[in-house]
Formats: sequence, structure tokens, C-alpha cells
Amino acid sequence: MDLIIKNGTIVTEKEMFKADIAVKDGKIALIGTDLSDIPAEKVVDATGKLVLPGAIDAHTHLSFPFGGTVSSDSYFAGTRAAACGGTTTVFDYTNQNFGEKLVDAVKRREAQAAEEGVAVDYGLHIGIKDPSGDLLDSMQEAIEYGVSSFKVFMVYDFGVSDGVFYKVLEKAKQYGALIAVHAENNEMVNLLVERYASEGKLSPWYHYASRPEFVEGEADRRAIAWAKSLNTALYIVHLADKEGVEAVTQAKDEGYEIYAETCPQYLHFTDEVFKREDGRNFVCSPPMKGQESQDALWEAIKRGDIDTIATDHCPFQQSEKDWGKDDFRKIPNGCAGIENMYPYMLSKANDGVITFQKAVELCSFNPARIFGCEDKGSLSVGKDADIVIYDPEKNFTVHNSNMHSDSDHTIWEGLELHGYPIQTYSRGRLVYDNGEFVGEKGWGKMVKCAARAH
Ligand code: DUC
Ligand code: ZN
Ligand code: ZN
Repeated sequence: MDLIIKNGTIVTEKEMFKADIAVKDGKIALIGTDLSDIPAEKVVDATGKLVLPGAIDAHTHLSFPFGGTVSSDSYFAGTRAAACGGTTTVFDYTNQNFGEKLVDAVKRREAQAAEEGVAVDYGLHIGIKDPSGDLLDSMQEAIEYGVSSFKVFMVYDFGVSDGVFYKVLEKAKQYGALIAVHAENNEMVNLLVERYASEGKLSPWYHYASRPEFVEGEADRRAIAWAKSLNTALYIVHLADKEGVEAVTQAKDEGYEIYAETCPQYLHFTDEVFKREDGRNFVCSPPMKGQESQDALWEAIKRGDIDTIATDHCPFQQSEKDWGKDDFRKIPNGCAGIENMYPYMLSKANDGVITFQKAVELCSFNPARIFGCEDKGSLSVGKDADIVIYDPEKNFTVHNSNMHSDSDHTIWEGLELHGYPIQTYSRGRLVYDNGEFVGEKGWGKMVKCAARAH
């Protein structure tokens, strides 16, 4: 064997048990109660530690052109930070250019990722901007290439109309794709932004005020209605409001295949952050909502109505956030979080808010299952050896100085976590060791995902 991790407590989405785990050629080769007789090049003693599958962050924006600039983490910086937070796969967004075949949007980003050098494995989702001609049918070629998830934005100048959204869902059903949606009501956002601006209300609070609960809730309901009417699957990204949670719960109860993702920023912060002196740093879309929405998200997690946790990692440098110090419309939307997701959710498990199995289900097992990523998402024989060793006794305070992103600030500054990852392995290779990135630029490979049954 190449590696044996001994005496740890293995956590899966279902159970926790003491066992050793052996790795050969980047794969999990054996799991057993005592593998000490098996020769191995390297043996790691994990007594008192948890051994977890690496997290899959199903929503990132690395080197993402947005808000008049480009997000500040390259594929390398972002995945280096991911590794140091126990995330071993990221699903990043490539947005289609106008006139571009969907598969070409994948190949373009794949080339960029290879040039920048990726530190852990990555997959891609494709943001659809241009449905003209037969471009939507190029979905099939993208799926054959290994990318089977697509996203529509109901907001932004490149967002799609309801009619286009509906056509995209029809094509997805035909070809076995999964559609993700950024749900906010564009007309309402534009109306409220203009109204507040004309009244001179331009502080970061008005970013939230122009995208409040009902603006997201209405769009969640509308998106779900289109998916239901076609009886096709839908994945709602970064769900942040109570009404949306209720719509998801109702659709699931009715038997529809509706998935919901939320992000740590919505579980931890409320709209109060936009009143802070550094409120602009928290500006992302959708914005954090009120306490009722946060409570509804946690309840939904406990009920099983939230399927995944992801980050929407999209950092911008302080100088760029400062563009909108006195005018929220100029603040590039997005925050850093790629290194914080798994430690945050695991700390909640350590504090007894959820179980460790639930954290694994939300952060690793479900994203792999939902996006057809067959080699990842659990510690079982034959899967990639993407493994995190977690010390439940290690306390950690987040400071930008101990993060590994290129971002020059973090909204998580000062966060105290109970328990922290101490090692991360990507396909059996150590990439993070006690505070240090020890991986390599270019190690990460593109993960191809299977299409859905159709
Ligand atoms: N929201 C953000 O805050 N940033 C990137 C894209 C998005 O939808
Ligand atoms: Zn979004
Ligand atoms: Zn996003």
C-alpha cells in the first residue's frame, strides 16, 4: 500500500466507526478494523482523530470576470485554499460567451485552469447566456465531454427570461442534464435599486434592501413552478430565504426532484452585517437575509430539505470592494469562503448542532451524488482517496493571515472554530499539513460527471 491511516474514526454520511484505511494508486484500497499487518510506504496514526471524505464545494467562481473586474483567486490560489480547508474537489462555473457552443465554454476554462495550475480536482458547471440558434442543443456535446450541469441566472444583464429558462429545462430533460438556478426577481431588483439610488440611499444596506426576502422568494417559487410543470429536476443555488425554503420543502413533499444548496454565509450572518462599517465586504447576491430566514435554513438542514452546502466563493480585493464604499451599486458581488466551508460545518457538528454524518452528507456525499461524480463523495473502497484528518480538539481562529487564498481580507475574520482539519489528501497525496499547503500546482485534474437517467 502507499498509505495507511490507522486508528481513526471514519465518518461516512451514515455512520461513524473505528477503522484503518489503506490507499493504493490514489484510490481507497481497503477499510478494516486492523490493517497493521499490511506493509505500507507511509503509516499515519489518527488516534483520537476523525477521518472524513474530502469536501466537494459545488459552487465556486475562480478567475471569474464579474462586476467590472475578475475575482481575485486564480484556479491555483482558490484550490490551494480549498485544500487547506479540507475541500478536495471544487465545481467551478464557466459562463458561455455569446455565440459560443456550450462544450467550447468548457474547453476554454479547462485550458485556463491548466494554465493557472489547479491544486485539487475540479469539475465545471456551464452558465448559459445565449440560447440562440441551436446552441442549447450543444448541451449534448458538453454532456458527452463530461459536463452535465448547467446554470441559468434569473438576474444580471446576462440573465435569461422565463421563456428561455423553460426551454433550457426542456433540453435538460431531453439530454439528462441538471439545471441549477440563481433565483432572484430581476425586475424587482432593478426597480428597487433605481428607487433607492434616486433617493440618495446608497450605503451597503441598500444592496440588501433592493434584494430582500420576497425578491428571492418569488423567484424561487417561479423557478420551482417551471421545473414542476415539466416534471424535471432543478437545483437551486445559494438558497438564502425562508419563503424559498418553504417552496423547496413543499416541492420535495410533493415528490418533485428539487435540490437546494445553501452557503455558510447565510447560516452564520444576517442582514445586520450590511449596517457594519465594513458592510461592503459582505455584499454578495443573494444577500444575507433576516434571522427568520437563517433559522429556516438551519431547520431545513435538520429536516433534510437542504441537500448541499457550497460557498459561492467569489472574492474581490479590498480596493475593489471599496469602489462601492459610498455607492452599493459599484461593489463587486461576492466573498471568500472556499477554505471555511468544511471547518465551519464540522465545527457546528462538533458543537452538536448537526451530526458529523450530516456534515459529510451535505459537504461531500450529496454533491457527488447529485452531480454524477462517481469517484468522489465517500470513504469507500474504489473511490478516490480524497481524505481529511480532523482534530476535534484543535481550536482555530480564522484570520486572513492564516488563510491560503489570494484575497486580502475575509468576512470570516475572527471566527472561532472548535476542531479543525489537520491533513488533507487528494487522491492519496498529502496536500495540506497542519497549517501548510504542501500540494503542487497542476496536481488537480478535471473531473468528468455522468449525465442523469432520461
Ligand atoms: N453572486 C455573487 O455574489 N457573486 C458571484 C455571482 C453571484 O451570483
Ligand atoms: Zn449566483
Ligand atoms: Zn455563484
